[in-house]
Amino acid sequence: MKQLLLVFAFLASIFQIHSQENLPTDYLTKEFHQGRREAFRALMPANSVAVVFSYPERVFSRDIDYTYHANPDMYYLSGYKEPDAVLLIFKEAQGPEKYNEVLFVREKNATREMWTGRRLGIEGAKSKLGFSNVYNGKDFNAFAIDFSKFDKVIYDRIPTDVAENNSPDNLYSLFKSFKSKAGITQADETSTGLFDKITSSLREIKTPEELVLMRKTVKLSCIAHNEVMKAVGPDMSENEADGIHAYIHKHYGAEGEGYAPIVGAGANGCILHYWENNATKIDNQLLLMDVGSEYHGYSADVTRTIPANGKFSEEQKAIYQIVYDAQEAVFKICKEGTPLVALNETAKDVIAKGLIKLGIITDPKDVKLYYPHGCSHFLGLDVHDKGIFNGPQTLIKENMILTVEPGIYIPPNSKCDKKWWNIGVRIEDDILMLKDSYENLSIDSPRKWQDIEALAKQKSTFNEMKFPKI
Ligand SMILES: [Mn+2]
Repeated sequence: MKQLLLVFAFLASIFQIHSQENLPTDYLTKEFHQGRREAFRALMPANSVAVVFSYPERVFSRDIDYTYHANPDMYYLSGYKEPDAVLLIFKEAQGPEKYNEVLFVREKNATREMWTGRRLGIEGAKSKLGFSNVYNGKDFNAFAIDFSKFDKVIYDRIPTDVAENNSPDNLYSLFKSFKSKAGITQADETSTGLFDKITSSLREIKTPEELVLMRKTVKLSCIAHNEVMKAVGPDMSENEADGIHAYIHKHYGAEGEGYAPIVGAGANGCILHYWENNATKIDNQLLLMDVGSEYHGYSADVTRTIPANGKFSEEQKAIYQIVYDAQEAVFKICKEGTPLVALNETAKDVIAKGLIKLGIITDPKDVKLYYPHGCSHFLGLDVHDKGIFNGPQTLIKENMILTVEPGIYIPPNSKCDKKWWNIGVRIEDDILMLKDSYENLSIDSPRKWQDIEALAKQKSTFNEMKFPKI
């Protein structure tokens, strides 16, 4: 085996590993990433440098890592999606060569690439990502940079739990070199705060290129929700419903999901971040599905709540209608200039009135017992995306994408009539804010209970699938 590997390594080094074919053609362009670096640079203070690291790899099982997920800031600013990288952005041009950015990447290595996949390397980062100054990570330590001459060194929080590894191109070594070069003994909150502020102010406003990907990731997530609405029945397991989403995401080219899917029946739907998805039967309960794909880095975040048997009971319908009405009330104020906090205040108000009317609560303050979360968050590269929130004066701006996701959750043993127990409802849509109105990007998946019941009557191609019994 070892000999065979050596032969392969030898052959690979002679012939070079083939560049990959049949790749998607709708990735963000190098001009997009260049433009984001320019925008970042414009917000940097005079005589400063920003240092951006890739995310660490994480252990899944012994010598097996989780599927690698790039640091969204690194991806946004460079397009580089591999581990063990560091990006320097300078406010002013440096040295006689007048460079204002440097990228350190993983070195090309035929043997390693045979085991763990293709690497862009220096040439790839130049041709595909548009950088002029690219070096291998192992050269970062020797790279001549005097951090002390800058008025400000801007960097993100450095994780403290990255495994020690003395290979010079490993992330641990990159962190170590940076800390020693910059004389950092403990994290400087003003630096990390500034990094957060700049990246948040950029990422909260989506560019046209990002909007193309956002529309796609939300649209295909809606198709997945609709397919489950057609396919679901009381005998289906939560896990299988989850699997239909995953299949459809991948069918449309999504890399996976933007967060751990929440697929919970009945009482499980009342657990806000339920992730086990392991009930073997949904039964005649409501199924709450908070599932969104990640497409080329961009996450959707869509929740639909459906009756497994195709028909809402009177109690389920009453709760569902309150959540729907809360969402509609919030939509009405979705536009530039609305205070962000008004979204949740509006949702809370409608839900409190609705719950009082049904006799579930008597004091409006108790609304938090059944609606314990907020109504909205930014959405983009992170499902809970970066954006600036400075309290009540923070206003919505054009081309922000915010979720609108009111919910009511009545777990068993709640202090109300037990006919309401085990009802958990959330409806979540992804809203593009416009100057005078909004666009619901997740409009393709029905929200009205009547429309959900109508769609549930249709057959799904998943109903026809037959697998051997085991
Ligand atoms: Mn959400």
